[in-house]
Amino acid sequence: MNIYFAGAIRGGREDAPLYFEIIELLGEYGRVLTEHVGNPELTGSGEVDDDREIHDRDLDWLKEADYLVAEVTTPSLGVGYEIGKATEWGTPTLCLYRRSEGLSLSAMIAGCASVMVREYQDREALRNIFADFFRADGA
Ligand code: 6K6
Repeated sequence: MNIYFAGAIRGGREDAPLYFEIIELLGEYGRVLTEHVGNPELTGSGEVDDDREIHDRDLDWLKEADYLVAEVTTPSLGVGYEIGKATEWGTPTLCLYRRSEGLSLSAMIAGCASVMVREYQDREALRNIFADFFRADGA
């Protein structure tokens, strides 16, 4: 089972260590195609990869994925775009969100009937959310 994990890169890297933890937990359910998103050394600005290559490669991975799991607390155009594509293609999508001061989730995600949006604060909550999400889909 292939899982595409989406998290902010140029949107901001403050949550990169958290993405790393989420990727580790997701590894219990399948192969995470995008482990690099949790690499705290990746900033998305100094890297040599061509933007067209990043876009095309990531969309190929997203097409191969059985699930999309997105951490949406840090707003990111790229993550929003990936969620839009996944919902268009019928890929089951989970959006993880931490309530935090000064940030609120876009209505286009919070109000999207075809994604599961779940708030969490800690690792234990993530474990329960993953169990529900993957069980709901019969995984
Ligand atoms: C070079 C080497 C490794 O990574 C890079 C450069 N950047 C990206 N690499 C891979 N995926 C990316 C990169 N930039 C954006 N993405 C995709 O968009 C990821 O799948 C993220 O989920 C999402 C982040 O979008 P922004 O708008 O926050 O950058």
